[in-house]
Amino acid sequence: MIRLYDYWRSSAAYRVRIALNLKGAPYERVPVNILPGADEQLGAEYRARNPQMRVPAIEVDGRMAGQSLAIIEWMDETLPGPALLPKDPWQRLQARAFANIIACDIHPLNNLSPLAVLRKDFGADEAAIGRWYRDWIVRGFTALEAMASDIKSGPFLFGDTPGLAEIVLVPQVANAHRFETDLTPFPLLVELDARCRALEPFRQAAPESLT
Ligand SMILES: N[C@@H](CCC(=O)N[C@@H](CS)C(=O)NCC(=O)O)C(=O)O
Repeated sequence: MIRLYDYWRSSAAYRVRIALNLKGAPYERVPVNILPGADEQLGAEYRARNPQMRVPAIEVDGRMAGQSLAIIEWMDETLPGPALLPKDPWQRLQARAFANIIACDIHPLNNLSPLAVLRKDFGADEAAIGRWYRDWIVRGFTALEAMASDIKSGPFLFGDTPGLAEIVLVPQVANAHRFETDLTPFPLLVELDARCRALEPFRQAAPESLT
């Protein structure tokens, strides 16, 4: 049994929940409240489990690991169920590149702790935070829309089933909506998001299904 250290609105944890559901793997959620003020991820108990003090993390047979993309790749290598990466090596590269634009180039800049630094050390007000947040999404999504237009080969990015690219896209689109980002320039991303969210594994993993 996989134990998932999770926060309902964490988009990185949302990725792992989708992947677990797509694989049909049973798991137990251990909520970690990362809301400023609660800050359970910074407590000694959680730090002992995950020294990076972030969610998600998984515990399997007494071993702990963090980092959503590493967890998802491990799941793909070890769990039965549909493959989350395409078979073709070039398409695997494309799927990882798509996911990395979000996981490496958008999400880290919009995470709780960098936003807290902007507020505290650089005097950013909520209007400035919103502009910052949306700007990194628009830059990343502009690249992703072009990639999707080049790659898309069926209802999903790589054919008939969703995989790593969609697993990472859907939570980022949710963040974009939360910060009222105009997504009209990104019709392919919006279409992919809607198609995925209609599927049960995505629906069950969604923050609104957990509250
Ligand atoms: N690259 C990491 C990002 C993990 C991450 O930053 N998680 C956020 C929630 S989405 C977090 O725990 N933030 C707490 C904090 O910044 O203190 C992953 O993909 O797992």
